[in-house]
Amino acid sequence: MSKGEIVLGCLAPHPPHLVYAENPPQNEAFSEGGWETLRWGYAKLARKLKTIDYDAIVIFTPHWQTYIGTHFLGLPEFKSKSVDPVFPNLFRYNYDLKVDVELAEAMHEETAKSGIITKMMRNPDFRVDYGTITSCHLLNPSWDKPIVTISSNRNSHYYSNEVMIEQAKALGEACMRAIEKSGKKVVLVSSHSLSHRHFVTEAPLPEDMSREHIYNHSQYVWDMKIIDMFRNGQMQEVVDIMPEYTEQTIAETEAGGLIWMMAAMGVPSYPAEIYGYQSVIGTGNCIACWDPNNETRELVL
Ligand code: 2X7
Ligand code: FE2
Repeated sequence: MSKGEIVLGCLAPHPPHLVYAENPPQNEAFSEGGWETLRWGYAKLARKLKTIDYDAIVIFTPHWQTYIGTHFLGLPEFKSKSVDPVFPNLFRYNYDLKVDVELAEAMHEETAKSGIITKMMRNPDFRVDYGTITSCHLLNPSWDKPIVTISSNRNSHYYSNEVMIEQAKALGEACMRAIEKSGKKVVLVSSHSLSHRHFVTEAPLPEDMSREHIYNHSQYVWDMKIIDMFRNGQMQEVVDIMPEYTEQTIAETEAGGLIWMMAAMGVPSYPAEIYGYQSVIGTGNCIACWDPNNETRELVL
């Protein structure tokens, strides 16, 4: 069996607004559109994914929060309705997804070996979080690949951003070892916004784009700084400033997704592909990907 590999790493923000704006048949709410810069960026990245040969999507989500250890989805199918607890008006999505349980178990085993507390989720009634569903839907609307979801252990809250980084690095390296041993080709997804201060009241029409803008200028400046580093292949520097960035912008990086993905990919020093940046209720959202293949990596935006 040949060595498994990570064929792409995607930063894929998950505001449920983006699924709402698309009006897919799985979602009950109806919209008049909105947030096109992000949705069109996603559509372009989804087209790239269709050109890549891969076996599974492995996604790390901040909205499956576990306080004791890191958990992995561990049944072949999960089917239910996912309702966003904050935006039930926008997101009531009927899902039916397949899991690569073999890969999840392999990652769980390597994670345990590296000293991290970890558990498989085997409850058939478990409801998959909207972060997983939104990012996966927008990256692969046909849902024709199995996924593995990894929970976010709340290290930033329980300890500190620094402890979160150490744990997320160890988790990423363990997942990489498991992927290599599996012989599979895998797409990693880190599902989150960047800066995360947001408005606390919603416009009467949520998709009214005349009301949408970044919450404040300083978080915009921080986001642009980080995205510039993505473009320039400075991912070690991004890892180094992560505690300060996360604190200053209350970024959703606090869950560890980006560090997990970068550690699994060996902290890339090549440029990221940027597919778009836009605010959603004031948060900063960037779609980006890291393509390890020099021949297919592009300058997108
Ligand atoms: O989970 C989210 C998010 N990260 C950003 C914006 C809006 C809603 O939900
Ligand atoms: Fe979120």
